[in-house]
Amino acid sequence: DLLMKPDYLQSSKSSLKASMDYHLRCSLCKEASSKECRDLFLATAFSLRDQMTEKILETERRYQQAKAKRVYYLSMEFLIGRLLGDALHNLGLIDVCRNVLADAGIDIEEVQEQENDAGLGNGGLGRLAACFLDSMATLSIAGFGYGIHYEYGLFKQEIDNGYQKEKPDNWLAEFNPWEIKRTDEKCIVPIYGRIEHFQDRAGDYNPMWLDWKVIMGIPFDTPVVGYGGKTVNWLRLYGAGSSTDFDIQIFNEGDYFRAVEQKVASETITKMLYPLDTLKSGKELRLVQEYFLVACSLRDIVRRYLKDHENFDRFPHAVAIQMNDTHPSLAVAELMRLLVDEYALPWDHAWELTQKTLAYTNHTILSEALEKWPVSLLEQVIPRHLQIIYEINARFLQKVTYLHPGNVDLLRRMSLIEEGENKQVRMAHLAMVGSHSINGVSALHTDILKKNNFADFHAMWPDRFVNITNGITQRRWLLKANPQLAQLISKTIGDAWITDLSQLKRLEPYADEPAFQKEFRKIKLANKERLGGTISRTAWITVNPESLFDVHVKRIHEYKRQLLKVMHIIYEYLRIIRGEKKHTVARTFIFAGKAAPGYWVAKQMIKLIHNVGQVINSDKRVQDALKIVFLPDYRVSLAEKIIPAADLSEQISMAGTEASGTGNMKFMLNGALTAGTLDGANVEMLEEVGAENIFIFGLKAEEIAEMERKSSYRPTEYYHRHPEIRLVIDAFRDNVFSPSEPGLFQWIYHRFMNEEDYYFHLPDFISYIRVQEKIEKEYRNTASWTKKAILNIARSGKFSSDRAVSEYAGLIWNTESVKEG
Ligand code: 26R
Repeated sequence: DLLMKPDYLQSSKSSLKASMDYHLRCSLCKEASSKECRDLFLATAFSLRDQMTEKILETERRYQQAKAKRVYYLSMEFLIGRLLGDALHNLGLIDVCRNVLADAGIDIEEVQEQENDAGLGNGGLGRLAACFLDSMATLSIAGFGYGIHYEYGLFKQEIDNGYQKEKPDNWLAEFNPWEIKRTDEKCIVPIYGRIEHFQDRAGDYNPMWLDWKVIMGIPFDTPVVGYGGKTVNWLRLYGAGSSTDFDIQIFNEGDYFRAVEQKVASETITKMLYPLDTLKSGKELRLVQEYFLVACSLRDIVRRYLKDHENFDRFPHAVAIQMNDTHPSLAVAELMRLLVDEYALPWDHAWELTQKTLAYTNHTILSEALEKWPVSLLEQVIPRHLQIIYEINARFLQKVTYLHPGNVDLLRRMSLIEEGENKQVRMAHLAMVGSHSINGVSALHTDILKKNNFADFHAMWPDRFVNITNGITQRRWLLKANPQLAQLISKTIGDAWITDLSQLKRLEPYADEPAFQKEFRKIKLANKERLGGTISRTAWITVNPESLFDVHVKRIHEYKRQLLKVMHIIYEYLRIIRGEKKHTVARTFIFAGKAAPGYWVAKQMIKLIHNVGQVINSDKRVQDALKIVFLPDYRVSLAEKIIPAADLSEQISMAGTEASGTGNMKFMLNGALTAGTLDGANVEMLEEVGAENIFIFGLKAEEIAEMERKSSYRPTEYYHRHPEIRLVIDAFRDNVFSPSEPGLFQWIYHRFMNEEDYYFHLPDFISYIRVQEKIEKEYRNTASWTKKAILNIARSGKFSSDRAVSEYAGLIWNTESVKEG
């Protein structure tokens, strides 16, 4: 056994066993001999939680002593998935626990399967937040997550006749052993009401927020263990509720109805996560959620700060707040309100503190995903904040006017308020104006922000813009998800990679070595066999583990171009049945991903993938050369099974649309090769791995932008010019994949014929099928393919979230590790 055992943990088998027995009897009221996996899961979790809570207190003492600067990561989403495996690895107890369970004849995997995923996120943005928590704890940075305790996470996806059906994700139904409800630290959040102005002694008119209602914010804390178990931070999720204490107060004032109304309303606020993912809707409840998060966290942050400070002078030295996209950008207004209204600071001082404390990360360039809230809605929900936003805007526009007198157009563009029939607040502008740092999530993305979306702001404050390329935690995505590969790597170069991913470089000399290659391939095959089992159980399709596993898994969205992948499959199929293609590498195409419930095109894509699969999988002429699989309910725990089994990773978004991508990095780390456009972090993956080891195709972001500027792209020209394109598009017209439902997919044909291809599928199609031919050829050369796969692993070091978080710490938070001793 080569994985590091932290020395403070003398946790032996017998002590873990004793602790589990104790919890079986005393926490669960079960016999210690219980062999129920559910009981064993809970007993294990409770045993680990004991260690973690102890360590939280120890960590806190260390932070106190060092007067450590605190980092607060505000996010509407934390896509954590399961915690048991993570906790076992990070506490160094994985082998001990496996043995304890094995003695009872229980497979640890089966126990892990008992845990519901914490699916409190949509996709990339939420998972990034989870990876960052792991890295902050591992790096011993005093960093904490603040989010929402949704009763229902992202919907569960079921497939019915090829169509997505959404089911509620009641993830808390069977008790969550990790979280600690802290009723004693609840807070009161005012909402709704109106503003009146009252004259003070000096004769000035001061605004007063009156007749507000209240929501109670109840914190639930989940420990976040760093690798080695030395540092344990926490994630605080707020649930909305009504407090009996507070009710009694209102009851005593005789306002019975208000008290009851209050109760009903508050409980719906944190009911569920919105499955938005770039489809705007302007829902009041979502705004209330965003405000609720900001209000609860800032109260808690300020309360903690004031425990050991007399005034706010040192606030930006003691506290850094990172806003994960604009979703928590009301923090700008709420922090100002707290400082000015509740703590009576002068505006200018409060503004300086606010700007120095807050920082904003942008995660998307798609303009339809940039948040805007109607002024009328803000006025109703948080009238005082709207006033403050207007005041911020007035002062800001004054500055712009001073710098660019007479440039009305610039004022209009930069204003926090979008004028028009229905005035809206531009949340990205609010976030940028109120922050000292604005960052994109890959080099290309940050560049595009500077040049396009936020060019005016960049011209005004060039130094505020920084790039921090995303990363992923190798603890979750290699050590835990791919234990056999992790072990092979540790056996070969030692285990320092677990906390320093750049160490993987040392695998390069082994990329060519037949013995290492053989072991790598053995592990890949085992992972593919395991995934084959999952596929046959959940999609009822038998796959050949020897075939090339070609994987496209992520949220379903037009910009991610699942359609381009499907068009490639159709092209291959049609050539096979026309006898134009004989010797081919057998491929299994694996899709997974959820569509936003209101996103028709995305839901059609799921149906299309199923229908294409049905036709091709049952066509004898194909002779299993092609197999199409759609795995339902893509989520973190499923990704952990899919990614280690992939040979080829599809990262084929239209260049200039995917801010970074993080799945791309997970595949690379697990030895899949990438077929990708020059988009997001793919650009940097190419830089790291070298052009021979990645399959890049398609137009560049700049070329697409140019074609868009000139409106020069005509899909029908491509249709008429290229027989390959015609072959595929005509199949949609001719109902090849909906023989029993003619017309079903003709909308796709018509889209192209109507010159509507907003995500440039056709200009990239030919280069995509060419690169896929190249992939097929190269896959046949097993030794050379394996070498490339190993080089991908060896050169993936940059993409650790440890690196990303260290950069945030240095460039934005101005903080460092608080190590022991
Ligand atoms: C405003 C609301 C409708 C909304 C829009 C978009 C809600 C949620 C989103 C999700 C976006 C912001 C998201 O997840 N972005 C992804 O962030 C990842 C982490 O930085 C990137 O890797 C990925 O490219 C990007 O799409």
